[in-house]
Amino acid sequence: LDPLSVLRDAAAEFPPPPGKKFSYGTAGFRTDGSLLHSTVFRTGVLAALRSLKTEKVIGLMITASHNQEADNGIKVADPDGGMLTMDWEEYADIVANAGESNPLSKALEEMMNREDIHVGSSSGKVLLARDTRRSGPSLLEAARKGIEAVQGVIAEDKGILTTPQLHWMVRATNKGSVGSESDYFDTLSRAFRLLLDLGPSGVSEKGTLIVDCSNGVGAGKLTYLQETLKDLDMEIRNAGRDGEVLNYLVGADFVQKEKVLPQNFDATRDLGRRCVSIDGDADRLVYFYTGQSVNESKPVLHLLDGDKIMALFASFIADQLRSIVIVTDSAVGHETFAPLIPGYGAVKFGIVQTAYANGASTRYLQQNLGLEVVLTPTGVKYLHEKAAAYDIGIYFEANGHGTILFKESFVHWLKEDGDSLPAVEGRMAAKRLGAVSELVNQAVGDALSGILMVELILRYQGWSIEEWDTIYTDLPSRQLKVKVVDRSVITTTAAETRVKSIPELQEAIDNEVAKYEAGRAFVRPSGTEDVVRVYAEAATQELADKLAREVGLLVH
Ligand code: NG1
Ligand code: ZN
Repeated sequence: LDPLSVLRDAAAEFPPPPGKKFSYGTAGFRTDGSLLHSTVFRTGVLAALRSLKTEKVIGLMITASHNQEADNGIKVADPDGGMLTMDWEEYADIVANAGESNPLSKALEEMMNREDIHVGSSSGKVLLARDTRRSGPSLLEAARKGIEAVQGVIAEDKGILTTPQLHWMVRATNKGSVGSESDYFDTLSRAFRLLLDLGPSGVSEKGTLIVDCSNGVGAGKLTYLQETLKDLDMEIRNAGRDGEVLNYLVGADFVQKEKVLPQNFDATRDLGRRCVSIDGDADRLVYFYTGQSVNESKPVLHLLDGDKIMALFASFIADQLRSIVIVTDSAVGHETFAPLIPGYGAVKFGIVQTAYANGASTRYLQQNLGLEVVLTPTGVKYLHEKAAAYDIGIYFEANGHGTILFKESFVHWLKEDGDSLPAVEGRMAAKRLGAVSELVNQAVGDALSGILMVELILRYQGWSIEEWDTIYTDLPSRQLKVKVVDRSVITTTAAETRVKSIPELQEAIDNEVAKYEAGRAFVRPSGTEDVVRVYAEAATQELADKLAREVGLLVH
């Protein structure tokens, strides 16, 4: 049978919605769930071809993360568990949009020729999973049909998972492990317990952690984790068990962007309690608490966003490295943290942020911890790539997506040579870092492992959430969205901090920013919504609001 005619016949069941153009953005394909069947089928085909090309297992996740319940989406996970390689994003667009002028079978044939893929001559596998959305099951079926329309490739349905679980499984499977869900939980639990054992004795957690699960997939998974661990006291809220709507007035994206409490949290009743919000597919987390503020009578929300989570992680990792290595002051006059391991060499430890990182966090990381900080454009693929260049690289977006990456050669050193370090503190620290590399998802940001990591560090430090919050004070900031006719007329440079395409606009922004104490502002076209985003920081909230407003007017 001719593979292309098989594909053509299978595709006939999923005609594309007329007049709709799809684009594989930083979050894959995303739109109203009812419009996605053709795109999901075709992405199934693409993933199957990617599996044949790489001769590895590929992942397909059906989710629209923090978007409204009616939306859905699909994302491809590459063999290392990371995002689909950027040079295939173009194929994704071509395949999703193929139609009358460029028929699907012709588009696929061209692509297979270009990539030298021969259907039928080898085998492949794609792992499939979905979140809890209503449109999930039928989209999963469409994806399965797409995968299996490619001769020799099988689809393995992993059921309902968090996005990071699926990415983790793809990575683990390709590294030769079982890569099952229970394997995932075992790995996290084992590492968590080991880190508890290696920590200071006599510390316990400061009260129950309250988790806002965004009425999504994370609720069930966290409940399972809690039962397995027994060592983590959590109260699960917004589990979506009584028909509450996914992501509606709940979840990490809502709390971080709106800076208000999610549903079923009460400023007075929950006063001072340690809370965390995750998003609909559990790949983001932000902590928060309510506390009395000095000049206001009612309690206010204190947000500990991705930046502050990263700062906590960074200081913990730096502490461990300090116990293992010789720290040299490399540059005269700078307090640069330059760890060196005899026999391994300089340990490259770096931090990756985007322009949305609060300026106070960048200053803390650079000046208080002496760390190297680099900025990349928005989008996990850019952050991940930069962080992967270090022996230990931490990346986080302010919205709560991030992780800690360890270079394999460094993990190997920790496990093989860490035990021969002269001091007991050094040996302990090497063990701790090895365990962190297991606890923290090496594929993508993961709210579950993120929570475990935060909870551990707080216990190590003996800190309450308020004490953690004081490591630095956020500069007041404001984010706005501006609707424009065509957002693509704005292009940016310098990690999206400066407008390139319209010099007069950048000049006007510069002039405005110069009027504000501690002012900083930038604009960029969103990659996921039809808007231009405005970000501003200034010395007070009123001034940050004003700066954002004024810059927003310049964009109109
Ligand atoms: P856009 O819409 O390009 O700003 C948003 C988030 C990103 C990332 C993507 C999803 C902000 C300001 N932007 O991108 O950080 O999470 O969605 O991949 O939060
Ligand atoms: Zn998400």
